[in-house]
Amino acid sequence: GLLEQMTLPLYFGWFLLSSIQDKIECTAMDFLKTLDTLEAFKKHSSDFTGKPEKEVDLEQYFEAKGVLHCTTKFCDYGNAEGAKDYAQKTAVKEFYGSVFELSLSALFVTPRTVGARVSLTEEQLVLWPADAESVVPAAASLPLGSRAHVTLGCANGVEPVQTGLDLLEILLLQQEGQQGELVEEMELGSLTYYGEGRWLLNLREPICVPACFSSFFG
Ligand code: ACK
Repeated sequence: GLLEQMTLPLYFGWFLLSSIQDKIECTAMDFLKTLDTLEAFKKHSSDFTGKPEKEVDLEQYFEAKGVLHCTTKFCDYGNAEGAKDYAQKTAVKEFYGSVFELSLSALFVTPRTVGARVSLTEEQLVLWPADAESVVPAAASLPLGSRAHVTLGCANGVEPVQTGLDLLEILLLQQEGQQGELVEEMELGSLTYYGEGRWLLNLREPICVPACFSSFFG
């Protein structure tokens, strides 16, 4: 019935505790500020502007998309495939409301999105849906949890679902053996360019953030 359908959320995920949100947003902003001043980035700024020689202000380019979180299962209020099964999983019920430590291991930027890669532990992977990667057929060969991320911002007109897809795209390039172009050792870590506006900063020290496993109804 209708009531039953309405009890399923828009999505389940880990929600960064509010005290840490500002800090992560600042880290992301600092990264964008530094990135767009690098000569190596300016050389490829047409990936973002479509025009050669035109500079881009990445801080303005992306807009924030609400509460920082790492989606586990997008349920679309029950309309998404497997939503009900996921909500009924023992682990989902058991850990609902629990606080976890998420490890942010990389920051990435594309002309569409900016996000943080989340490296999930074995314990956290029990909350990860088996088909999260394989909905992108090429990504079915990637390890479970590869798509895990926190969306930090989206370009004008881009939906946040794109962030995880952009991450999978970069990880697939890596898996295919594309090393990318190691551009610079930054304070936070090493910066690699994968072409077509795709940048990845592997963090020297992962950022650990407390996050509550819960759901969002909107
Ligand atoms: O940034 P995200 O992970 O990408 O968080 C938002 C959240 O659900 C609310 O929109 C994610 N999302 C949207 N559509 C999908 C989808 N089809 N598959 C997986 N995640 C999705 C979006």
